[in-house]
Amino acid sequence: MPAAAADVLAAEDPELAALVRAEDERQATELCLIPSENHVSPAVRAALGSRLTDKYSEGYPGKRYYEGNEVIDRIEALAIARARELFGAEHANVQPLSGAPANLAVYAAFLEPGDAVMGLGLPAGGHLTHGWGVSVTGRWFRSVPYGVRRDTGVVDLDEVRALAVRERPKLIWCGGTAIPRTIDFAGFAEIAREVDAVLAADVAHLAGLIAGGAHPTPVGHADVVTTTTHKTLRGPRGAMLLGRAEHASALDRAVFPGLQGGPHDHTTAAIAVALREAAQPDFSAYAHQIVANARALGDALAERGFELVSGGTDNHLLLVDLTARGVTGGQAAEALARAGLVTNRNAIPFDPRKPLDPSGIRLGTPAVTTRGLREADMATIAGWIDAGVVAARVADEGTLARLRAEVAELAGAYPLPGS
Ligand code: DSN
Repeated sequence: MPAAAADVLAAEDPELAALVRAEDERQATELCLIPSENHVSPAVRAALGSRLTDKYSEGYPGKRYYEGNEVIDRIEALAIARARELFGAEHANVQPLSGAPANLAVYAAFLEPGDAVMGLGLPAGGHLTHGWGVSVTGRWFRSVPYGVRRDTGVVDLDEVRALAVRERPKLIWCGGTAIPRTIDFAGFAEIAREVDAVLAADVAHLAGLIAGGAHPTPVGHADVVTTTTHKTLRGPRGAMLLGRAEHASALDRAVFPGLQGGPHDHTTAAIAVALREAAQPDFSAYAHQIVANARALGDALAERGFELVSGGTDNHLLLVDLTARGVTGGQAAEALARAGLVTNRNAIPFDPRKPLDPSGIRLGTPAVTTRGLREADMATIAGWIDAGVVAARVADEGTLARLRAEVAELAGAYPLPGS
């Protein structure tokens, strides 16, 4: 955190300040390979730490239930305008508190309980809120999950179409959390039109790539687009809905008063900052570098014999099937974390193992690309992952400690933004 803020916190609450310093140190000395995490700019953190957190502003700009919102109105309007401009959307709502609430708003806007929803199954790379059984979206709606092909690891739109024609869902989701390949938004839109369903694209993982022109956009194809703002988009933890003008009031009413009370105005301001950053030419270079790094990491892992779901990546993430390496996703992720490489355990399609200790790990390059790492560094990281996975299998803590020192040295050469 900025030195002045750290001093204030240390004077007021040394115990908490020490914990924040410890997290700063952890992030600085480790490398984050979790595809849904990133390191935000000092300007985004400054907006998050502003007095805007003090304000209540239920409602929308010009229509609030509290006085004193003249400035907040301008901030939210600015965030909305920047979101619409960046993504070419007719309507934007910047109030959803995070990704799951944003997705719930889509149900609230378009569905009644019991209606059918189709989404990519969680083990195939979808998201809990796309109708998976442990989420209320799978309990309160009739969920008809689609999957990926066993032979390719990729969604087959002919299978999706056949399921949609048979089940007549009211809502179809595309997008998810562990999809390494380009999403065919136009193909999904054609299916949704055919069965008269609402098409929702959840691009939480892809928003930054889309903004930077490194992945096709769903705008113009999907009826509504949902995204978090803290992944590749590199903003604060929050979310947005983008939609056609015809759906504007249904989406707005779904967020407030349908699901939420007061928006988090400090987050709205930080989203506005991130959206401005994402509109700059260097962000496009960043988005393309994320993909180049992910490809380089995938190639280097494949050369070392790792099995990648779908054979590689078109975007920022890789899904690694560790079955043939004799370790579980949990064992590998824990060992790699001890080596300073922070990943997450992840199910692979048709995973025979349980979600808490699945067969794979998920890797991503948004955070390391923010720090400035390039393709050559990805080859180094692949070597460390290889050695770390072997060490996990034979419980070789000495190797993990050696790797940790090497990782810390590289991390030290690429400081976190603002440090
Ligand atoms: N946070 C999402 C991710 O890590 O992809 C899952 O909800």
